Amino acid sequence: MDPSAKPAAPTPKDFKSALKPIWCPGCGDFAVLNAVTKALAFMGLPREDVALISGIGCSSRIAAYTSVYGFHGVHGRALALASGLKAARPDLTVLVAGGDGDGLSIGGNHFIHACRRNMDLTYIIMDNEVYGMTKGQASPTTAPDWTSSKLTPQGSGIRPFRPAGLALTAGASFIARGFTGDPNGLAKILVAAMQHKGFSFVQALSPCPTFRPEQMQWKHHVRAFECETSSDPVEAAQRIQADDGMSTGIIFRNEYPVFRPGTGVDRGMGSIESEFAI
Ligand SMILES: Cc1ncc(C[n+]2csc(CCOP(=O)(O)OP(=O)(O)O)c2C)c(N)n1
Ligand code: SF4
Repeated sequence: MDPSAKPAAPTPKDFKSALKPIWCPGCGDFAVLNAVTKALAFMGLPREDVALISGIGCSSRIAAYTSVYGFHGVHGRALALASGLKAARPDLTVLVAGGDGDGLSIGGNHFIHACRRNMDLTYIIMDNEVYGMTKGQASPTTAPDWTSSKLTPQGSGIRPFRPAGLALTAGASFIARGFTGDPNGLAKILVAAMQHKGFSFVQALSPCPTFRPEQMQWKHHVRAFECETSSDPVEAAQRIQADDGMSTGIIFRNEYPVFRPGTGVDRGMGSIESEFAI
């Protein structure tokens, strides 16, 4: 080996950990993992400059399956953890990931405030319209007439969130939707999301074959948005409202001011740590 040779460029495999995912066969989350590792390899970032923070749920296991810094946190609090990390280490590229239950039920309030705070984070919701880990309850993205859950055998009767619309209204500066049936397209979206300065929200349509086997048909319905990315929130809102939730691409991107905590009062980590010394 030539010691003066440049180190080989990282590959997606370099960003995978030695742990074998325990997701069910056919789970869309495998493709999200592939898209994330592809995107990181493309960005060529050193592993120690990246962190992936997750909540709790099948999808949130993703943190353990990558080789970057990670924190498999508590249910619904991934964005709170990630915001704290980004505040302390603004130099890191911070990815945040979890399910629709994690991010929109118990974590819903953190989601809307993360959107309006506009810290430089990339947040992936792996949306399977169900709580997978707890065996198939309705989530905030479940259709009101889904009757297969034992908890809601007549359907929840509750209108679902449109995650992209919620993110737009709450002030997110980058909003996109990808599909696990197109992991390369999802990886491209993730690269754009990580390159964007501000809060980037990516809804990844990620089927749960175990509790939502009908989602295996999504591949026949998903298609690319016909129009270009908009920087106009009114136009983007109309597009989201007119869509059935199955169109993919970067819906909205705008350069809103990025939140940097402590601006003008940079106390440094040393003084913060000393406050917590026992
Ligand atoms: C405070 C708290 N409440 C409830 C739970 C139980 N719980 C674990 S995962 C989960 C929902 C998972 O659904 P989702 O976030 O959509 O992820 P998926 O498993 O579908 O990937 C719930 C309710 C918990 N772990 N902690
Ligand atoms: S229960 Fe659903 S979301 Fe969880 S691992 Fe299995 S297929 Fe994936």
